[in-house]
Order: sequence, then C-alpha cells, then structure tokens
Amino acid sequence: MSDLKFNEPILVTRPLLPPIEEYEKKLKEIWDNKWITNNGPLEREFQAKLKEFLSVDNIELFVNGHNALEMAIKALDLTGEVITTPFTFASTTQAIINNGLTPVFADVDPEYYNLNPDNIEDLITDETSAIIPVHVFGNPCDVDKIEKIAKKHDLKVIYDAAHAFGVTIDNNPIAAYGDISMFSFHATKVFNTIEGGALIFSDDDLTYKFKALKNFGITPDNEEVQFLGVNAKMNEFEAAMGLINLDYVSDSIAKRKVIYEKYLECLSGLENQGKVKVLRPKENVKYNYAYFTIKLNSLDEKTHLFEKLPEYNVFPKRYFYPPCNEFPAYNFDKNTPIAKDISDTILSLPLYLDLTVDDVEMICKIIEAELK
Ligand code: T4K
Repeated sequence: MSDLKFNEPILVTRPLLPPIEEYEKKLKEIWDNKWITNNGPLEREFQAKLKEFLSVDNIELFVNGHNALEMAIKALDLTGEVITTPFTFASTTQAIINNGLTPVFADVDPEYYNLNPDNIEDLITDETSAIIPVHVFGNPCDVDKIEKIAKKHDLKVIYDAAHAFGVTIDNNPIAAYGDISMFSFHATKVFNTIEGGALIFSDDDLTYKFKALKNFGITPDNEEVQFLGVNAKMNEFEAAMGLINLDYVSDSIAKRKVIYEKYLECLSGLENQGKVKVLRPKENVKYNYAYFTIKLNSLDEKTHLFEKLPEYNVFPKRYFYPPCNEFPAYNFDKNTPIAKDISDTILSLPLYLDLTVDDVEMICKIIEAELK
C-alpha cells in the first residue's frame, strides 16, 4: 500500500483559479470604480459576455445557484406539487420546499441517473404545476420527452442545470430547453465565480421580475416593492472571477476530457469484469466532464472504497447519498428504488484541472487493489 499512497491529499475537486495577477488587475478596477455590488459594471460586462459565450438570449446573474433556483420557482408563481428527482444535491428539493411547494419524487433512469420521463405522467394530479428535473453530473435529461409531457399537461419546466455549464445537445445550448435553466458557478463547478449562479430563460418578461426578486422585490424602473424578494445579487468580486475564468474554461474542459479518458482506459479492466460501471456522456452531446463517477455492485463495496481510499490520501465524495426523499428532515414517499440503488452504490472520483494522468493511473491501481 505504501507505494500507492499519495503524499498530498487528492480531493474530489479543486477550483478553476486563474493567474492571480489577472484577478489583482480586476481588483484594481473594483477599487477604482468604488462599486462592489448591486448591479455593478463588472456584473453587467460579465452578463453580456456570458450571454454570448453560451449563445442564449436572456440571462440573469445571482449570488449563488441555489438562490437562483428559488427565484426561478418563485417567478413562475407555481402552486401545489412539483415533480422532481430524488437523485440530486439537497438544493433542488429545498428550493421547492422553501417556495411552499410539495416535491413529488419520480424515479430516475438507471443508465444516466436523470429523472425518467416514463415515470412522470402517473404522478401528475390536479395539484401539479411544474416539473423540475436535474441534468445530473452534466448529462442532459431526455428534454424532448419532458417537453412533450409538459405541453400535454400544461406544466412549467425548470431545469436544475447546476452541473451542465457549456453542455450542448445536437449543438443547441442545454439552457435552450424548458422555461428556465439554472447554472451554478460554485467553486466546485466546471466554471466558477467563487459562489454564483445564473438563470437562463425564454420569456423576455421574466428579466424585470428576476431583477426585482434578487433585490428585495424592488422593481428596477420605479423602485416599488412589487414582489416578495430576497437579496440574491451577484457582487463585483464574483463577476470579476467570472470574467477571467470565461477565458480559461474551454481549455479547462478540454483538459478534464483527457483526465476523464485516462480514467476510462485505466478502469477498463474492472469494467470488463463487471466490478465498476462508469457514467458515459450521451450521444449527440458536447459534454463538460464535470464529474467522474463509478457505480459499484453493492453498498458494502461502495462503503469499503469510500472508507479505504482516504488511507491512500484520496478523498472521493458520495454525490449523492442518500437520495433526497430519504433525508431525515422530511417524511417523503421513498418509493424510488432505482434512485436508491444508484445513491447506495455510486462514488465521485477526483477530477480537476491539475490532476495528472499519472495521478489517475495511481488512483485506479488503488481501486483495483481494494476491489480484489
Ligand atoms: N443543484 C445541484 C444539482 C447542485 O449540485 C448544487 C450545488 C446546487 C443546485 C446549488 O448550487 P450553489 O448554490 O452551490 O451554487 C458542493 C458544493 O458546495 C455545491 O455547490 C454543489 N452543488 C455540491 C454538489 O457540492 P460539498 O458539500 O461537496 O462541498 P465541499 O466543501 O465538500 O467541497 C468539495 C471538494 O472541493 C472538497 O473535497 C474540497 C474541494 N474544494 C472545495 C471548495 C469550496 C476546494 O478545493 N476549494 C474550495 O474552495 O458541496
């Protein structure tokens, strides 16, 4: 074991950080402007550049992804029940509940772990107002089927696209689907603004509402409180990071692909023996290599690896365990066996820009040794 132990901790991810001199230059701009938050010049510049980068028409920036998602739900005046996935980060479920709505959990598909559209219609009632799927690990949901169901039953669709920055489906930006999509720009994401988030949406009229909702409900033109809002504005330090990181993110994604492919190569033996299953990008998708996950054959094997890898100085994470409908804080229907199985048996392995292919080789040797 000793020759397989890393000298430094290998964490599940590390943030994309630009050369410090570039950030210092932006800090100087902030000092010169004496404008540090509340719709500042860097935020406006970042918004315009991001719109172009993502090829979308409408985008509003937020202090983080979670607040953005809460505001997306609020803006559409949803009521009653929302059909969603249990296999996601706590944020998705809590954004629904914090808006006074009831999450109704539909089971996921076993291949890509996303909300399975075939399970949606049975759960629709007179109370259902929306579907909130998640493009989990950056792999797109079955957007066409979801759109058909939403149209048929007159439901809104908000995608939690926290993991899906830069992803395209048949060359269309992933945020082109649904009424609203939310991206997270948290430190742990492919693209970060330290903390941060964005909503991308088709209805131009929502711009006015989002500007108000993220600023205590105060409308941008006449400064009246017309909505019940929060404080969810992106600040200038976040926008500065975003402006610089936009120049580096494509290169970073290309390097993540190399690491991802090295994992595939090094784990092929274990895959052929049926000991691990790797999540692969869907066809017709430009993927962002946001996560590298392996599915083990049992909870015991997953737990074994999760507990053993730290002894080699490797720290995977259990994204996402348990499924959200099993959180002790709530008493939800737990009838989603596929989500439970995935949640029990999946581990996210280290994947970030500075990880080397040699590191990947060693991580895979450790996994092989532990799964003997
Ligand atoms: N919807 C979905 C589907 C999401 O996954 C998320 C967030 C949201 C909505 C909400 O978006 P935000 O409001 O966060 O924008 C992390 C993130 O905090 C969270 O943003 C993310 N999803 C979730 C999947 O993962 P933790 O608890 O795993 O973070 P933590 O602190 O353990 O960090 C993970 C690893 O990253 C550590 O091993 C250390 C490393 N790290 C972390 C930070 C913050 C660094 O090296 N540097 C850092 O600055 O939740």
